[in-house]
Amino acid sequence: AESLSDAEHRTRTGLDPESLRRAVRDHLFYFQGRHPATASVNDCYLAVAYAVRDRLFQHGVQSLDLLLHRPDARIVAYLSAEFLMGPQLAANLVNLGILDAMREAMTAFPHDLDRLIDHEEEPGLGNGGLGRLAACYLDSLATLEVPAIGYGIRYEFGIFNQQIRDGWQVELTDKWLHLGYPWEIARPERAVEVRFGGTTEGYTDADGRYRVRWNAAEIVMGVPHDTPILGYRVKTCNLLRLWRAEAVQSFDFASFNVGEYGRAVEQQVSTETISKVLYPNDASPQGKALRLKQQYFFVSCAIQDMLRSHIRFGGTPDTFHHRWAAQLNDTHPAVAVPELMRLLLDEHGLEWDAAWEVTQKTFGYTNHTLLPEALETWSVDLFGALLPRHLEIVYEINRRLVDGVRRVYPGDEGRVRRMSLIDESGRRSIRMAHLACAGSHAVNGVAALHTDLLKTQVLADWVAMRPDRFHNVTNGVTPRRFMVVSNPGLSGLITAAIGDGWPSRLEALRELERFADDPDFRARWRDVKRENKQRLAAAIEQRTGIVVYPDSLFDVQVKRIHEYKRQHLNVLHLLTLYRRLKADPSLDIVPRTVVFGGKAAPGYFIAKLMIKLVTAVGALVNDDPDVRGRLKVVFFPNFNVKVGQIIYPAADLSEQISTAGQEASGTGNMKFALNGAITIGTLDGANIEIRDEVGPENFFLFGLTADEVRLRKAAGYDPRAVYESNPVLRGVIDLIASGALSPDDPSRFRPLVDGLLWHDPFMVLADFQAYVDCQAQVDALWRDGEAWTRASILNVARMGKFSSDRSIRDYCERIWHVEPVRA
Ligand code: 9GP
Repeated sequence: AESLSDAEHRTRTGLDPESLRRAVRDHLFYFQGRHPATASVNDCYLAVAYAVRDRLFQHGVQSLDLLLHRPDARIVAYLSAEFLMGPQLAANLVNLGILDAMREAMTAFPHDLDRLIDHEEEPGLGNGGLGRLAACYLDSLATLEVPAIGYGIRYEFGIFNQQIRDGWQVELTDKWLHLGYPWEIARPERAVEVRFGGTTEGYTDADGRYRVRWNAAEIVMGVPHDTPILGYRVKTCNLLRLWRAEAVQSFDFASFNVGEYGRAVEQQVSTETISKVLYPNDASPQGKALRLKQQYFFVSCAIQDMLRSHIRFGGTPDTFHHRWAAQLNDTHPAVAVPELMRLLLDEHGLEWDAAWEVTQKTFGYTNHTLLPEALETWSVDLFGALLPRHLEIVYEINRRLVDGVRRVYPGDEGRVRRMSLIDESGRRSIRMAHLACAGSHAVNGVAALHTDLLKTQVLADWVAMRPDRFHNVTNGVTPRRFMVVSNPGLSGLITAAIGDGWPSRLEALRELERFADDPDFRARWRDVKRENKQRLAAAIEQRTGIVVYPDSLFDVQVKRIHEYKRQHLNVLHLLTLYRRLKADPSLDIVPRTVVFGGKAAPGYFIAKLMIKLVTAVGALVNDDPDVRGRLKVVFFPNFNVKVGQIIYPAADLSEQISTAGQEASGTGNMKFALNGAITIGTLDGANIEIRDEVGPENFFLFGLTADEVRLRKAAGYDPRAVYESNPVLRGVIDLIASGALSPDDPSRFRPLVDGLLWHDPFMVLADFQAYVDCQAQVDALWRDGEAWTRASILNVARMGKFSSDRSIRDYCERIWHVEPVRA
């Protein structure tokens, strides 16, 4: 066949500016009934998005076709209650390779492409790191040409929008669908039924075998909505399939006819509540019936969908695991284990042992947290009322598990109690992490330290029984979104230096090392950072009214607000600097802009008080004439993926200061370092591996280690004694306690202060002095601009390990045993 030139090829597939212009115009005119000359920003945005989506699905249909002809290929099903996808337009244009072509195409319309990118709202279907990780993994799976589907819930309302009023967080409903979401396609013809409640009964089937039937009390429809996920510069297009709950019968005419209008829609309202709203708790589940319903709802939809497709492609139930590798993203989807068992046993007639083998070979489980309050349990009563058949299956799994433990450890009843799927202490409840371990062939943590702690502390008994099932897969992030899309300046500079292969081969960044001592390159590196800081400064002024100076050191902590993440430690340092300036206004200090961002769970009082504390410090410091602009404190509202894309590229210093042993991995730490920020951090989560990679001389380390934290607590940690013995610490704590930061309510911050003085479970006071000293080292390096730039370049050059492509390769090789399928 004759080969097409690049230009010809692009014209035929409609990716050149002229074809794109025509496609956008046609969508505007024929699909939306708008004249290009008078189209609004949203009209134009939708038209561009549809034109892009057409091109994604063009690949998508081909990818699906490919799978049809490869019934032997294994597909990854990533089961996750959260997918925090972020804005789609720019990322899709980058992956398609048509960002510039579309920019050119849009010159013919009243709104340019950047205006449209800026206009796009993101679907906030996740709380934080866990949901964003799922989104990065989908990008990498497609880029590595691994067939995959992300299964989750299409929440009508995502994570709340955060406003700051009078310094406090206020939560507003996130109506992300209100202007239309152009990236998805609803597939009502692929709907499945999900059942709840009722009773079970035994019966004998035609072959004389004992079977169980579930007579459910309620039936709900799950309707899939598909979003195409295109890999970077490849033809593979996977799917994110999110399920929306719909009533089987949405309108009850019997009630309507007798005049009961409210009753006529009641059933619909109650059913559709299932996919109504995302629970806004990060790492602290609430044992609410609706949440269990959500979990079972999407998991049942997913497993039924997978079984249906397996059988349609000619498979049989006993070979399900040949086709599917399913990953449980935390315990939220762990009810998939008894659900697959139920379908194989009750609907497809497999015997227990065969069904159990298929189930274990299908699932892998990733643990994302050690926080005891975050390890999910469900009360047996609630579980049994909603899922009576599944409770029976869980009991049978447990009976066999406990028998096994007794065989290996005769007489060790303590171990039996610890490992049981049922926690019998107090109100009986099901330990979902144990269920996930029992039903999986592989269990992994998300950073080396986290996996170690998981193996030695939380799941030690499981490791003793099945050591070869435990793995570590260190998290990663996608460099396409977090570098190419969000930091075009830096990306362009890197590409000019080392070529354009790095976004899909991130280890190639290593070649930047040889530019670290090039004064010219350093100057350009600084120019890029400065431009990014100007952009952030403008956004800060627009969102908060606070004026900040791009020449100051941008010191940034953005992540969920949580005591273990220690935003208050950062505040203590701020107040230390402030008090120094007050004592000597002529002091020569490094000017800093300290930026905070992140949401607090609405019911987490102390976290919300921490936000108020940050804004109160801002009010005290920002306009103080003694400070003269050398210290600025900003709380950037409504931190989400879109805001992150402005913030990460502009940061000089990345705050990763959790108490050692608490942050499973962190992924913000990676996004900052990939954008040239230097980390100040503890030996926690992936910080440890980041430091190993970038070199200890390019990382500001402080604080107790996880072991030291444990020992210190065991020895009887007394925060009060630390306070008494450190006059600087005493000064700042007393300042907060004095009411100077809250004249309208002098005791406002008392709960925070008392928590630190009398309990301090996260060792804030114990790490205070080390943190302040370490910040002095930050200042010293900052004063040497050349040395700082060098360290910044070396950080980026050595971060290749933290591409989510590497993480996904690890999962593919060690856990899923899947291969790419190439067009
Ligand atoms: O808290 C962890 C965070 O450290 C990690 O980076 C992220 C992705 O693995 O998961 C978070 N865990 C949760 O949100 C709930 O387990």
